[in-house]
Amino acid sequence: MLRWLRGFVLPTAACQDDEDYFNYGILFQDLDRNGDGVVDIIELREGLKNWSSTFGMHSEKDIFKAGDTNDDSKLDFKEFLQYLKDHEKKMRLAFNSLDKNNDGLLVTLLSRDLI
Ligand SMILES: [Ca+2]
Ligand SMILES: [Ca+2]
Repeated sequence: MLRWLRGFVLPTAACQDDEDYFNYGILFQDLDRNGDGVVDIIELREGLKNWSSTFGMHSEKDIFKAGDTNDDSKLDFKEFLQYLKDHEKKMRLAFNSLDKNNDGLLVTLLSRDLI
């Protein structure tokens, strides 16, 4: 559970695309519980229990409606990435509100919540 938390670092303003991509990859892998390379609505609903703040409290249906551009009821990584890019500003705000000490890490806060 804490594996991806440790790796989840808030991208900085001057950030490198590679790092963003890496972090989104970690998030996607966490959502994709059965590892089939796509996130279905059940996995997304489960994931949102952990990530609802990150996604700005959007419901899984809203995210699917916005993110599932080819309407196959699955989010592949490309669609997921596009959704995150489109909502990046809002997500950064969510991160910032979670990241109380502004060190760019959510680990401390999330770890505390999990204990
Ligand atoms: Ca899956
Ligand atoms: Ca799709």
